[in-house]
Amino acid sequence: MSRLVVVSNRLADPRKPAAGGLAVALGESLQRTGGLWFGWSGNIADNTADGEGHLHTRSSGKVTLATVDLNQNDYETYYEGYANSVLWPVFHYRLDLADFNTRYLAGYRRVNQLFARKLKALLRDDDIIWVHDYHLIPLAAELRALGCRQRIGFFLHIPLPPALMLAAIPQHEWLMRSLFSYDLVGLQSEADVSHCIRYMTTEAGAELLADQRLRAHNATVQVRAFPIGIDVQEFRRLGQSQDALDTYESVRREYSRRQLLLGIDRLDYSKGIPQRVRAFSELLERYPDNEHSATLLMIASPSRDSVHAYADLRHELEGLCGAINGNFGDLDWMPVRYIHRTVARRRVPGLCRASRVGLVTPLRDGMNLVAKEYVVAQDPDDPGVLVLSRFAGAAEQLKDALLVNPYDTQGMAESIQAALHMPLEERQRRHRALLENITRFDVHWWRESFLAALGASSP
Ligand code: GDG
Repeated sequence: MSRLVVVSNRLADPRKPAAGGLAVALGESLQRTGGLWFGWSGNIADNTADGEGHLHTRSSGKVTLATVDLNQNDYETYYEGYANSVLWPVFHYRLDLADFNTRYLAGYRRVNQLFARKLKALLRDDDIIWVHDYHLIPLAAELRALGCRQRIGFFLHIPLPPALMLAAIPQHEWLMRSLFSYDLVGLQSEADVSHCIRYMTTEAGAELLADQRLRAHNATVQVRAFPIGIDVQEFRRLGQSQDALDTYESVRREYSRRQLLLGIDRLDYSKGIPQRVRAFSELLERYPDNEHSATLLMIASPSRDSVHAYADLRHELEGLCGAINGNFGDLDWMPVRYIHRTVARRRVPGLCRASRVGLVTPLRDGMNLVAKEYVVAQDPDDPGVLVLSRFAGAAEQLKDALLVNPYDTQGMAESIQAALHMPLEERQRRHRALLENITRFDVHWWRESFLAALGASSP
C-alpha cells in the first residue's frame, strides 16, 4: 500500500489535542493510517549558514513528523505576508484588507521551493502526497519542477472566491495555473467548486471535461467538493470526560436562571464576531424580556496578533463589549462575557452543552468546525439551537440550523430570539437532522473520500 505524505504549513503532534481546525482534522487522520507529516516546525531560526532551514524528524505513534525552520524574513513575507495578508483576506472576500506588497510574493515562492527541496529528499516513488491549504498552493508545481511524478492532491480549507475577486491578486494567473500540477483539488463546498470552474474556464482558458475535470497547460486536474467533518466519536468521548462534565455542571450552576449563548472562534475578522455582538445588543434592545437573562459567552482565542487587521479587530471588539456591558449590564448581570484566551479543548464540549444557543456567524468561512462540534455536544433530549451564518461552508450541509445573514443585524436578532424560544419538539427535530448529517459526513468520510478520489485520478 502506498504511504501517505501530508504536507501543511504547521504540524501539530497528532497525539496531542490542538486548537486549530486543520490540526485537529489532520492529526486524527494521520494517526489512523500512519505516514509522514511534513511542514514548518513553528520555529524561527537564524538559518543563514547555508540559507536552508534544517530538517528535523521524529516519530509520534505511527507518524513520522518532519519539519523545517523558517528564518525571520521568510516568516514575515511568506507567512504573515503573502499567506495571511494577501491570500487569507482575498479568499475571504476582503479585498479592503489585502496588502499586495511585492516583497511578500518572493518569500512565498522561496518557502514553497524550500519545502519542495526538503520534501523531495524524503519521498518514495509510490507515495501519495496530500498538500493542505493556501500557504502551499504552488508546492506541487515546485515538486514537479524537481521531477516528482507521484500523485499529488490539494485541499483548500478556506473559501475559494468568485473569479473576479481572485483576479484582484496581481499574480492570480501564476497562482491558479499552479493548481494544474495537482491531480486532484478538493474544496469545502459546491459554491467554491463553481467559483473555481468559472475562473479556470473564463480567466485561464481551461476546457471543462466530464467529472469536473479541467484541462489546460497540457495537464488535467479534477476539482471536487469534500466538505470537512469532525471526529464525532472522539468529540463525544471528550464530552463524557470528567473535565467536560465538571465544566458543564459548573456553567449550568452559574447560569441556572439565565440563558447562555455561546461563540467560540479564533479572533479573526472572517468570523463575524463584532456583527454577532451588535446583533446581541439589538436583541436586548428589541426584546427586553432577555434583560437579566440572556448572556453571551464569547471565547475568542488569540490569533495572528502581529498582523495589523487583527489588532484593529481586537480593539473594536473590546470597545463593543465594554459598551454593551455599560449600557445594559446591572449589578447582578453582565450581558457579554468576552474571553480573549484559548480555553482547554476538553472544556469545549461542556461549554457547548450548557449553552441554549450556539452562535456561529462568520462573514465567510471555508467550513467551520465549531458548528459541527456544537451540535454533537448537545443533549439529544434537550438540545440547544445552532444559529449559523449562511456564508459558512457548513451551511450547505446544515440546512436544519437557523440560517442567518450576519450583515443583517436586525434579522440576526430576530433569529436569536426565535432560537431562545424554540419549542422542545422543534429543537429535537432539528438536532436529529443535523446530527445525522454530521455523523455521516465525518472526518473519516472526508479523508477516505478525498484519498479514494486521489487514488482514482490519473497520475
Ligand atoms: C480553518 C478554516 C475550516 C477554537 N477556539 C478554541 C478552540 N477552538 C477550536 C474549535 C475548532 C477549531 O478550533 C476551529 O475550527 P474552525 O473550523 O472553526 O476554524 P479555523 O481555525 O479558521 O479553520 C475553517 C477548518 O480550517 C477545517 O478545514 O472549517 O473554515 O478557516 O475545533 O473547537 N479550541 C480550544 N480552545 C479555544 O479557545 N481548545
